[in-house]
Amino acid sequence: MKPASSERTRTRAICRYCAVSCGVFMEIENGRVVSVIGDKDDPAYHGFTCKKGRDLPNHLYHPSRLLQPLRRSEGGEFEPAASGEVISEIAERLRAIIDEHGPESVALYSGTYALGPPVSMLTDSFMHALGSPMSFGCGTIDQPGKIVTPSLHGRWRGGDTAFADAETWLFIGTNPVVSKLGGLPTINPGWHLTRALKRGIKIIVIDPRRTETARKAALHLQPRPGEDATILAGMIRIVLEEGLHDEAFVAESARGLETLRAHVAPYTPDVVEARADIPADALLEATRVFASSATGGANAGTGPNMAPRGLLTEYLLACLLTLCGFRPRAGDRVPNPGVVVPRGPRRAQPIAPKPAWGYPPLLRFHGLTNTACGLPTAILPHEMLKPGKGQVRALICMGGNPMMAWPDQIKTREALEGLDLLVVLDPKLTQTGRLAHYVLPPKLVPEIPAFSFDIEELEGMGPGWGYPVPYAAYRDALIDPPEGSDLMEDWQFFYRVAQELGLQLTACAGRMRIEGDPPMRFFPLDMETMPTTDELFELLTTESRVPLAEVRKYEAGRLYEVEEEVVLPREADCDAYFELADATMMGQLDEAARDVVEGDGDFAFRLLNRRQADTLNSQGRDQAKLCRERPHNPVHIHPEDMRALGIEAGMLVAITSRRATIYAFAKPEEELRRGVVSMSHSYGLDPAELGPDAPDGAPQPYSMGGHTGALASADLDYIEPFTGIPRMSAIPVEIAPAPDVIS
Ligand SMILES: Nc1nc2c(c(=O)[nH]1)N[C@H]1C(S)=C(S)[C@@H](COP(=O)(O)OP(=O)(O)OC[C@H]3O[C@@H](n4cnc5c(=O)[nH]c(N)nc54)[C@H](O)[C@@H]3O)O[C@H]1N2
Ligand SMILES: Nc1nc2c(c(=O)[nH]1)N[C@H]1C(S)=C(S)[C@@H](COP(=O)(O)OP(=O)(O)OC[C@H]3O[C@@H](n4cnc5c(=O)[nH]c(N)nc54)[C@H](O)[C@@H]3O)O[C@H]1N2
Ligand code: SF4
Ligand SMILES: [Mo]
Repeated sequence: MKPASSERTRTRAICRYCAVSCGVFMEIENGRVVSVIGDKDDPAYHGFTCKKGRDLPNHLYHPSRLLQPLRRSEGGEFEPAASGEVISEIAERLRAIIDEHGPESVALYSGTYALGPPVSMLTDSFMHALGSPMSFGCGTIDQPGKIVTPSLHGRWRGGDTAFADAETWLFIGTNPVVSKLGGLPTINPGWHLTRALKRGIKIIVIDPRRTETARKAALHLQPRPGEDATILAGMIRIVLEEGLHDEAFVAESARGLETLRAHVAPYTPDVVEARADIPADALLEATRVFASSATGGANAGTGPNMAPRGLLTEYLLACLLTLCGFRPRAGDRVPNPGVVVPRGPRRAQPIAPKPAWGYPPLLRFHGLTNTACGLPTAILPHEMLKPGKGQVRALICMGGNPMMAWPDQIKTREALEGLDLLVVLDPKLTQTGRLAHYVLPPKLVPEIPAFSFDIEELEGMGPGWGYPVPYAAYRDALIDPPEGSDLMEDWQFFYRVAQELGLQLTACAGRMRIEGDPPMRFFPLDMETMPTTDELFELLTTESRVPLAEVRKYEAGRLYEVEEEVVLPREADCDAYFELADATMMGQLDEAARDVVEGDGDFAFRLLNRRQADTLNSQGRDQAKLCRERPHNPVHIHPEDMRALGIEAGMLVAITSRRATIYAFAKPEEELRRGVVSMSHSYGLDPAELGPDAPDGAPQPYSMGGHTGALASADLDYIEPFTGIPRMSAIPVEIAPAPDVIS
């Protein structure tokens, strides 16, 4: 790193405020980042930045950023402590807990910031070395159906249809224009959408709200939420009845067609109309436009995944793509053969299904187990609260904020408060951190190197993920952490605690490999001398096409001339197939056919989740420029519903679910379906701040905006039988004016 200069210098850099990892310029003065600017010449991001990235200086130098670890004193107050001491104390307390209660009493929660390397290379090994299988992540409170589906249906070794090549695209309950996730390339989605629209792509959106993405669509269906599986079953029925499927492709690559046909039989257009409240004609038109296109793709997002039957929705969507033959074929170009992520050749053949759940450990609730998507995080508070063998007594929370992210905030708080040890790794003292025994703040990019490996690797997650071009970026640390700080990198916490406990760690390279890729590799670490971050990145890229040393030379992003690839033909001995009629899913289809539309009794409205452009989950609420609406998290309601309920714009309303009540200011939104309300998530105050005597479900002060997760409950509402995600969207609620609630 160059010595700090008082002159303002502009340098290429990578923004890691969120996982999109834009290639940007950073301006640095006196060793501090003073601005973040788009880099028009970046060949993947094309100058894109967002308000969050541009506000990076306020994140790095915010007065609330923690610059040294905190320890809870005996009196209950936080006191600053040296990192070395904190590491030793945590190791000692972990050892005592394990000695008394066994290793499975220690759990890990990997939040949003735990998903990328280098920390993700060590977390599994750390838990394994401790002997605990209790490793949870945010995937099971996000879109578990998406990750589990390839295990039930199989996946395509030829990759996904590229958005740039598609004639049509179906977005179900995802708004990638804002969330930058789902179908559209994550990398500057607006740029890709504009180009696709110019060449005439037909976008279909299924969302009860007219979203920013829906505004660009050729067709927009605004159904009753929670009925996506019904709609997809109806679409499949139409495809099969009208012979719109790709018969040759299905015959060669899939099995179970006739069984699927029988199980979707009840879902006639009229039944779908009655259930999902979309006109039968609109369903027919959308299905015909979609299925008669030559190439296409589809994505479901958090909306349906968090609503009831999210897994079935994802499964039926995968079946629809297979039926339409929307899978890259032999001879099709491979948009990105892999730059730093080693990839095997793409082939026009399926990878067979494998068990999706039933992996150890068996939890003590609902027969839930480990799954292709990990352990069900919504059940972790239950495992903390229930005494007896298997009770979780210690939690390491890495880069997440359970109090604002886990469903059922009341239960989450009770569970976290009851722990013998809660360690939180976070740059801020969050609502979760306030309940912790130790908080360890990390160094942040660009105080540490940034690398694009995880973005490229995420290609395996489905269409839109990964880089649509052979791009890679690496940038060294550009500045020192703030003077006088005592910070470490997140991964170093796991390394140093393991060192104290005498555990051997093994770095894992390639967590997202699929059959046909070079297999995952494991590298035992030297536990005497701590490796550098770059040494870990070297391990990650031992088999990459372009060596890390080459990528490092270019100081941020660049396209690489890797040999062009096309999808190879099916191997002669391939006997894998896509499964169109998984028995569990067919059982759920039959059950769903008997569902009745929920009555309009006590909980007449359905609460939908939505992302806000300027904040990222619970992050950014303390950054004044990002919280335009601050202090509110308004509840969007259709004006006709407001009139019927006697609610005026800006009036405070109470939103009550079976679990709790939150408050929000009403904001009229014509473009919502009637009978639904829509709010952003992870807002709100820690209920602990209401004081120790506040009863469960006591109203939250509205001044910080209500937290919709407080309304969810794995005990009182639907929970997906295998992934364990409870209802977190389409939550039944009552809406009532509450102008007299004072806060
Ligand atoms: N700016 C910003 N970007 C983000 C995030 C953020 O907080 N801020 N979060 C990131 C994260 S962690 C994730 S997982 C992604 C999520 O990305 P997305 O899944 O695209 O999330 P949303 O924008 O909330 O879009 C969900 C949509 O589902 C609709 N919906 C709700 N319930 C239903 C239903 O039952 N059926 C149907 N068909 N639709 C429904 C909602 O109206 C909403 O428009 O975004 C990521 N990107
Ligand atoms: N009601 C409701 N609940 C939801 C959702 C919803 O739509 N509605 N969405 C769900 C989804 S999709 C997700 S992914 C989860 C998110 O769940 P979480 O990941 O648990 O929640 P975040 O708010 O993203 O928390 C990220 C934390 O990481 C911290 N952080 C930032 N940078 C770093 C870093 O470099 N190192 C470390 N150690 N920490 C860092 C931030 O300060 C923040 O506290 O929430 C889920 N919960
Ligand atoms: S989308 Fe915004 S916050 Fe995320 S990396 Fe890009 S500029 Fe940074
Ligand atoms: Mo997420």
